[in-house]
Amino acid sequence: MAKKPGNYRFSFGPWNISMGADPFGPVVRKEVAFAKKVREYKKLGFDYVQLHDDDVVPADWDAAATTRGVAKVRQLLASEGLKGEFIAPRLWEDPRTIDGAYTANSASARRYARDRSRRAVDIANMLGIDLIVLWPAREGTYIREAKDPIAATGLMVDAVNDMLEHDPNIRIVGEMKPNEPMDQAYCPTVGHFMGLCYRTADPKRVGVLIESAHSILAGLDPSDDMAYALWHGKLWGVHLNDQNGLKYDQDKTFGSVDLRRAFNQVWVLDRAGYYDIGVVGLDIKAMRTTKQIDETRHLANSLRVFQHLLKLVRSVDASRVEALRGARDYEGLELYIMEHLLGR
Ligand code: GLO
Ligand code: MG
Repeated sequence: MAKKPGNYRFSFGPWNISMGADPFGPVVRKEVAFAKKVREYKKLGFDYVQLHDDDVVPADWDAAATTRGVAKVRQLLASEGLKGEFIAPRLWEDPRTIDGAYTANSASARRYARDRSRRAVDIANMLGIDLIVLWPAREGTYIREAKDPIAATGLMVDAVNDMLEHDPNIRIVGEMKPNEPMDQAYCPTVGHFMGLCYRTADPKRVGVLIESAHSILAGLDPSDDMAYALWHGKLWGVHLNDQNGLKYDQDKTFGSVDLRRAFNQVWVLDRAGYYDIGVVGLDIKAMRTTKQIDETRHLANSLRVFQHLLKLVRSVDASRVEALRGARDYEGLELYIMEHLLGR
């Protein structure tokens, strides 16, 4: 008998409740304190918190202050019945990593990035989290001649190995994005990072987190990227959102641009039993025009769209799909899917 499909767990990051600044204008909403954000999670239907290392404690705190600070956050999360999903070392805001972190030309910048990453692993441990997310924001170039791309590939593997060696249980996922802030990122796609996973010191602890918008920016379909990683047994995180064409990373509400593309992401996750594998993460920005009082609506709306799509996914007539596939009747299959989405 087929296994009953399970329930999903959901997460977002505190940066998803934002003040709305963009490169052309200042903030438009007031800052919300971390503790206040944490109190929103359960109300909105979320059980997991995505965290950067410096969402937990400032990056320049010494070991003793870090331990005390992390303990406080641990308590705060526990008091709300929340769990941390991952820690991501935020390597892109420090002046030392202006020209890259793991792949910087400067040896001292690379050292700083490695030290900070090991500290992120320690923070994860103290919070009972076993997942590190690497979004290699500044690994790449504005002009190709600036760095050695062959060496850069090896430096990425070295940095991952460094964390694997630092902790025997930690798992690491790469969250790949082809551009922004860099013109061209090193390791721009899921497939690129997957190749690196197998060259690390412990491939079974290295996988990927797939963000819908990042796949779209690479000209790829997010559900196919997810399928590829699922086949490898390496999809341990997702950042669902949406993206209107090839431009800056928009982080729009899930399904808001292309419902069918969103439907296919939910379908592929559900077929693979992702509910038993990982948390469904959102990485979504409110529109700049959003009022303070509505600052979490984009998160609630995305979760609601996911749940609607899940219902549609679970009510697909599988035998009909099989029959249409068998008859190579893709016109019929397309109409069936479109009418299913339209509730007809
Ligand atoms: C930016 C990324 C970013 C990461 C976050 C966690 O494009 O999507 O938001 O997901 O920093 O690593
Ligand atoms: Mg993301």
